[in-house]
Amino acid sequence: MSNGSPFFITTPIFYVNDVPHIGHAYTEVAADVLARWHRQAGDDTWLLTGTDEHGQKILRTATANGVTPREWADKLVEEAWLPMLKTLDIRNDDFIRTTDDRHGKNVKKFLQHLYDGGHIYAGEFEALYCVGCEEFKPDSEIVMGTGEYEGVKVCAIHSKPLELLQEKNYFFRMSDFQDRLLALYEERPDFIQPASARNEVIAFVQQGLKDLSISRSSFDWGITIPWDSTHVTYVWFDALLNYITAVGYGENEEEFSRRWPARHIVGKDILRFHAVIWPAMLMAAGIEVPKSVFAHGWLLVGGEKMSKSKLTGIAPNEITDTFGSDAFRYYFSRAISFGQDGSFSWEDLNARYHAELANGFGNLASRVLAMNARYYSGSIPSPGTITDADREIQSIAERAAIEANKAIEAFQIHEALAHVWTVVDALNGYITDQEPWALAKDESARERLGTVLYTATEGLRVLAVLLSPVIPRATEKLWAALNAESALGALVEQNIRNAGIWGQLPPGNPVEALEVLFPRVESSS
Ligand code: ME8
Repeated sequence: MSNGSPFFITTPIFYVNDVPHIGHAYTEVAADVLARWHRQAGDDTWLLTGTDEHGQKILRTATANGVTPREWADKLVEEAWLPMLKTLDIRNDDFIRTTDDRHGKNVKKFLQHLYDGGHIYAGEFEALYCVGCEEFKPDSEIVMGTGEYEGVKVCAIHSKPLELLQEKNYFFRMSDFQDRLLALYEERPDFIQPASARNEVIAFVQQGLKDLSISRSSFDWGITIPWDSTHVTYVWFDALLNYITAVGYGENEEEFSRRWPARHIVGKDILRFHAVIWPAMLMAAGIEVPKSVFAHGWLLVGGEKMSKSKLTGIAPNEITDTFGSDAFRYYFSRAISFGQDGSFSWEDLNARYHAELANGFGNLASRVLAMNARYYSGSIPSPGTITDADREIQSIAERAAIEANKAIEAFQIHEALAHVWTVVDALNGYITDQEPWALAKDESARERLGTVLYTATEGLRVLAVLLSPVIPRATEKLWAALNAESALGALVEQNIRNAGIWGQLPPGNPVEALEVLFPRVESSS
């Protein structure tokens, strides 16, 4: 559809050992908001997500459940991971599974290419492995256990004992790329965002890079190493390649050059894989490195990183069943500075839902449309003479659209919403000040009433467009009530970068009453 500039955005591919929680949903929503915005700006957008299905963690879970890993993965994808995308209204363009044929065969091509280029060698190895992380742990992430694991070396993230592995492995000569990686971070300061994440990675690489073990021979749930069928590919090496196998690497050159390189959105827990190992792999293969890697923070529940293994996991539908998917999308986009950790609490969600969505935005939209119905028989009046107060609304809307777009381009989703909300607040203040209900009682103020209602209704048009990437359901309802489609086209076709250009809704356009967009939620406590 689009011939705008390419915008290929990815989420991590998630492990299917368990069902999703709101941490996974958070990443999906952030990537989807960014993708929807860029799509609506006419950029050649592609949102990729998917599942990571190989490795010991999934093998063990499947075995414990008495099924094959493939059966387990199929079940979890169908019953949990795809439904999560639906629950959250994620408009992904593709969903890759690492068990897909398109992935496996091109992972082998990539490996063979590196092997032929002398980047891989066989060696002996002995190190401590965390199955939770699917990683040989560096000393800095090994701690002594407490409680039931007293005296045992455990993973600093999972607090579970590490396993000593002694195997013949194939190694990727990652240490060869240390200088090129440091030069990359230096030359492209935006390659890793935010700045705190960049600094952490630079410090890590400056300490010196070791070669990376990229195969395992003690189990067979993985992609076979093409030159040695007794080994399977290390699950992270396999998983990272999804970002290129999904867009045609190895088989569709045209698609690949159209999409690649990507912007990766990841949680900070997996930053190093994306900002160190992944670009080194690509450099070795002679492929362009990603455009950027953005590491967002953790959702904390009760001060701890939310996770299923620590039993703090909350399922996305626990929130959407009560508040709806728009509220989920809005809350996590607005309440957490993208790139920082953020605490989730039901109280905060409930408070923002009522103050911002129900009262701030929903109520504004319903009131303005009701006044069009009451005072102008459901057709938008023509504006008359424009005063400073009206001009102020126009300029706030114009500025909000420009600033929100800038914020989105810098991955600052929360700031974009704060800019959009200046329009919500300004319109609420405007209506209080202008008192259209009082103007309606005075026949001589008829022209002024028309100007006020036109201004407020056109303000809703701006809001519908700017908010559609975040709250697609509510804004579609608003668009329908504004009858804007017949005059301006479908909501998702509105160029979001032009949203602030004033005066797009034609006077005389029929409008309808609007159902309550965000009904009050009775607190159960
Ligand atoms: O790491 N807060 O998969 P995974 C915020 N398969 N985000 C969270 C979170 C929290 N408390 N918990 C999880 C893997 N996430 C690999 C990725 S990519 C080539 C392979 C999100 O299922 C966040 O995006 O453990 C984090 O990076 C990801 O889930 C980890 O998902």
